[in-house]
Amino acid sequence: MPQLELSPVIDFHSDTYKDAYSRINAIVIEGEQQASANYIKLAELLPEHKDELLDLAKMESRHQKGFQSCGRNLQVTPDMDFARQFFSDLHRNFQLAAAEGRVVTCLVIQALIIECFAIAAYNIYIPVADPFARKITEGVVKDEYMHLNFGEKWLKANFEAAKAEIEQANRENLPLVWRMLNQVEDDARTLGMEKDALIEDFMIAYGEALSNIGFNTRELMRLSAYGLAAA
Ligand code: PL3
Ligand code: FE2
Ligand code: FE2
Repeated sequence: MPQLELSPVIDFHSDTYKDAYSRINAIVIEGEQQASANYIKLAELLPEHKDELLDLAKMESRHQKGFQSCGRNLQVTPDMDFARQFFSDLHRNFQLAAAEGRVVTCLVIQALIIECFAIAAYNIYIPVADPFARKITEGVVKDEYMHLNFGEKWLKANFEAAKAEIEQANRENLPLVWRMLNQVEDDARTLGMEKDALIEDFMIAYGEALSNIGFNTRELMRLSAYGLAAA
């Protein structure tokens, strides 16, 4: 069967599109800003990796600016109150872990969970984005793989000592991601992004990361699906 039209035409200037964009755009702007702050915090907690982590923090600030320009380009005002609310639980868990020096938990939240969430979202967004945002997002997603790689390398090198805390951090934070995904499901669909595709891409990135860190297949299946059935 010939496939002539694969993706429906999206009107980037419709009120419906711009309304959904005001929340999704705010989420990525807030996510990038918090990511920058989180890497600055991690640079304090891991002084031996200070320079590398401060570099990552700078990249996140650049991402934030890039996504702000995407909103401006569509004449959309990002709903930052919504975005702060959206991240509040994950943000609180990171802050608490940082205050208690639980660096493994901080890395799981930022360098694994948030980065995989970003990688999934950006990869699904690229083919349905407006041309301006597509270019920006293509540049950003390359960086996110580097950030994920930092977390993987560190957790792999400290695997035996970190294993129990990784599992605990996963239990506490992965269900939040599924809930967040449900919260943006409708807006994401308006932008041409399907929830199932987002889940699939997240599971692939997160499962690969857990495998690289040292978990076996059974463990990584259990970890990456934790809380999904309840979502
Ligand atoms: C890490 O560098 C950045 C963290 C950003 C988190 C983004 C999560 C996005 C989830 C919302 C799903 C729709 C995304 C649309 C992409 C523009
Ligand atoms: Fe980023
Ligand atoms: Fe990142």
